[in-house]
Amino acid sequence: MKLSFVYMLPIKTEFKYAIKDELHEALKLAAEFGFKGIEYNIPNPFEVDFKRLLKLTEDYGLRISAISTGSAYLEYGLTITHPNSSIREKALKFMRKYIEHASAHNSGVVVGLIRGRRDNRAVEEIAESLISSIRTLEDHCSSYDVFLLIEPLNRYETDYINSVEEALQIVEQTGDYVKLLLDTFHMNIEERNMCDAILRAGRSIGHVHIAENNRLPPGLGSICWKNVVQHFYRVGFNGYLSLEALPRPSFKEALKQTAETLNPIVRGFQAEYDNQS
Ligand code: LER
Ligand code: MN
Repeated sequence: MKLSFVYMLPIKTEFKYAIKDELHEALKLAAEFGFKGIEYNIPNPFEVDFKRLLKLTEDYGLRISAISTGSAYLEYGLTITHPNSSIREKALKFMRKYIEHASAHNSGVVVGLIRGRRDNRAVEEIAESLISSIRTLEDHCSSYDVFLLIEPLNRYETDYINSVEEALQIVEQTGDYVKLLLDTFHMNIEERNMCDAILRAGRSIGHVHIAENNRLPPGLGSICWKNVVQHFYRVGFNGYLSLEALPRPSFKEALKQTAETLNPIVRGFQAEYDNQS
C-alpha cells in the first residue's frame, strides 16, 4: 500500500478535512515523507488546469491516487440523482470529465456527496436513480480505463449509503467498474467492527481514506492502525491510503504524523504481502 493525501482546490464553501495550502510545498513535503500519491478534490473539472496539476504532481514523483468530486456538490449543488434532470445531466457531464482526467493515472473517481441525498424519497427510488446514472458512465469508464468509487459516509453527513453493506448493493447491481472507497472515520461511526467491514468489502475495495475516530491524522486518536492495515492486506488491497483529516496542528505536522504512524506499519506488512503474491 502507498500513502496519499487529499488536496482540495479552492472553493467558497467550507471543507475542513483536506489540505489546501501551497501545492508545491505540500507535494514537496509529502514526497519527502514517503507519500506516493495525491488525491485532487476538483470543484469544476472543466475549469481546472489539469495539465498543470498533472505535471506538477509528476515533477515531485507522485501519482494521482484518485479524483474526488465532493466539491462539485458543495460548490454547485450537483448530484447524479438530482430530481431535476438538467442538474442531474450537468452532474453526469462533470463525472465524464472527471473520468477523462482520472485516466492520466488510471485512478478512481469518487462518488461521495455527488451521489445526492435521499431527503423525502424512498430508498428504492434514489437507488434506481443512482444505479441508472452510474450505468450511463460504464462505457466512459472502460474507454478511459477508470473506475468509480462509492464512499459510504456517516449518518450525520448523508442520509443515503452509510455502510459498507449498502455500498456493496450498488456494486452488485452495476459491475466491477464500481468499487468501494472505505473511509476509516466514517466506518468508525457506522460499522460494528471496522476490521469485519474490511473483510466483508474484500476485493471490492478500490481506495481508502484515512483519519482517526476524531478526524485527526493517524496516530492522534484511538484507531488501531496495525490491525486496520493488516486487514486491508488480508483482503488483497494494495492501493492508496489517502489522508483525509483535519490538517492539525498544521498541514506539515499532519503529513509528518501520518507518515510516522503508517510508514513502519505498511513496510512491515508489505514485504509479507509481496512474498505471498
Ligand atoms: C469525503 O471523502 C468525505 O469523507 C466526507 O466526509 C465529505 O464530507
Ligand atoms: Mn472520505
